[in-house]
Amino acid sequence: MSRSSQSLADLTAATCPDGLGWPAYERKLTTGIVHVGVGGFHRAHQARYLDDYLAAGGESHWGICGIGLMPSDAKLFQSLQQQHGMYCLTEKDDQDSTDRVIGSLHRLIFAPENPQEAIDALADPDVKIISMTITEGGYRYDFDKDRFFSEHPDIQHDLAHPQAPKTLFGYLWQAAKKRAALGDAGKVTFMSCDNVPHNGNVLRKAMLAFIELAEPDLKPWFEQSVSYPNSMVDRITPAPEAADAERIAERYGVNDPCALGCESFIQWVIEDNFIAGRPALEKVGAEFTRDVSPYEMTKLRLLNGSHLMMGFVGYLAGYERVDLAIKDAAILQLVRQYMELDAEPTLAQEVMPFRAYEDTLIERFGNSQIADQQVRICSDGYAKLKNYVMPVVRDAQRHGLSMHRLAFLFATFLAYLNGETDDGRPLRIIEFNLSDEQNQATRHDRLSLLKTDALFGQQPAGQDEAFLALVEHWYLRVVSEGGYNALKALLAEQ
Ligand code: CS2
Repeated sequence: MSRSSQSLADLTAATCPDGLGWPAYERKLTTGIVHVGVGGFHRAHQARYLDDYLAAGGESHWGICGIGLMPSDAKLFQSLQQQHGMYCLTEKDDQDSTDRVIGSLHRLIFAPENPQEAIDALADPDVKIISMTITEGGYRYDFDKDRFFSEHPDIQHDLAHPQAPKTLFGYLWQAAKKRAALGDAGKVTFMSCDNVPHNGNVLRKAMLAFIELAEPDLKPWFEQSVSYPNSMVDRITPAPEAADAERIAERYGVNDPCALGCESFIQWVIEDNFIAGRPALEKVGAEFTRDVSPYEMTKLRLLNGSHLMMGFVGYLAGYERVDLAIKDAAILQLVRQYMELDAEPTLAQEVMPFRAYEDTLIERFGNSQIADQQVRICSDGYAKLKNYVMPVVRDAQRHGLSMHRLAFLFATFLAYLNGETDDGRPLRIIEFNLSDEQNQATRHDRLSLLKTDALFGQQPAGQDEAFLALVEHWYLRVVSEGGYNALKALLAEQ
């Protein structure tokens, strides 16, 4: 049990217990960055880079103001506000870990309760970067088909209720009205930090599509006064668990309900396209480049694609933790084969040596200290398959590669939606793009889920028919033999 604890809010540099890192700078920060979506990933990644930057003597006007859009974030925001934006981050490799207090987040706004405050923060001319992690699905944009999902109820809501928006786009619209009146001082960078191929381009397309509907006169401002750098972000950050806070309480006697853990690996490659200036994050390990695409393709296809490859089948096989799944010889073999035979041949440039990168990934997946959750990897599977795997499918088809493993991946996704492990235990499904009703209604025609506009399009081309037939083949095997047995068959046959 935890020893008697003091609140993180009451801690100072002088009273911070030994072993717990304290921000090595004065927290007299002003806001230069507003970040929308203050989930675990932002707090383990971007906020940690800025914390390092400030500790390295960086300019204090690059403090972060975090905005939460999701009503479900209410409690987190309340706790973070109580501790002045600070929280404990535990960085873990398989052997060691370090605990530190992150101080770069200095202001928080819970938008559902304070929409005007959020709009004002986004419109503040001292803010030079508006960044975001709103998840893959949050962009409401299909890059392949160049389509903005304007019919989404939240988008419709924002068009009808400009003063109380729900989506990022509605907020940026209101902020833009003010910024556009400021001339050069209103220029700003919109930086996406989501795992979306060409995330900056997607953000730009979605924003322009939205403003076209909302207020076309503002479109030139979004085109000329905003830059949209692409970026590749990387750090495995499991969903925060009670154990993270318990650890901090036990070790240091500090009470921090916002504590979280992540792996020690961290990487950020950013297109150097900041219209209104940026912090010199290269001083603390971020890489700036003219073209991010080869980095993001490598990362999304090898890391995120492999996560899905092992995620659904591993979950069906009964593994709840990623580190345990990857230590299963059959799952490891599947992931290795996927990396080398399916993903690698679709990557045109070897910006990071493949073999070394893949070996590191296997090690990272096996990190037993972070004990990453399969439920997290599988969550929002539809949008993730679309973003991480569909580009591999398209390229693999073009290259004439064997499609069996990729078909098996989609088959395991469909079987996972049935909600039971191979031995009949319930699975936890988090799928934003599929209601329970839709899930039930398609139970006897699972393939129909892949033929929707969201993945393959209404009328699959010839190549898709062949691929979908292969998915069906593996789906039938997965449901009749179990995911794990079907995997063994796949490995034996291919
Ligand atoms: C994961 C990512 O959610 C997922 O499916 O693949 O969150 C992954 O852990 C990060 O992208 C690592 O940088």
